Amino acid sequence: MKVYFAGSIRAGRVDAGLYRRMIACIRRKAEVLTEHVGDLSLEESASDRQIYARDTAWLREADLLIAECSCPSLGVGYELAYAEALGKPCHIFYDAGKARLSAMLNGNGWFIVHPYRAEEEIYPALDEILER
Ligand code: 6K6
Repeated sequence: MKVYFAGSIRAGRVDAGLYRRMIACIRRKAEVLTEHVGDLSLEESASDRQIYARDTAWLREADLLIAECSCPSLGVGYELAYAEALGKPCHIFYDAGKARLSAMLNGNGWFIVHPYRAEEEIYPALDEILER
């Protein structure tokens, strides 16, 4: 199974360590197409046009999208809408103690939303998603 993991990049890297741990968990059961999202020292290495072309190709290739949305990101919101248009299953995680998810995501029945209060809740939920 191929997973597109989405998390904030230019909107802020405050949760980059969390993305890295989530990606490590997903990798035990699936291929992650976007491991760089969890790279703590991520640097710009391509033009924005190249990034867009590569990321949308990966979205078309992915079997499902998993997004961490506690740090709101335009890019992640775009990716979620793109994946929805392709009919790909989309799982959204966010820290309900720190963030309020946009109504445009929370109100969309296509998205499977996983609010959590402690990071430890994320990993069994990921295992369950990947074992389905
Ligand atoms: C490194 C530092 C700043 O920019 C970069 C390189 N940029 C990107 N590289 C790869 N994927 C990207 C990049 N910028 C955005 N994305 C995609 O959009 C990722 O798949 C993320 O899930 C999402 C983040 O969007 P923003 O709006 O937070 O950047």
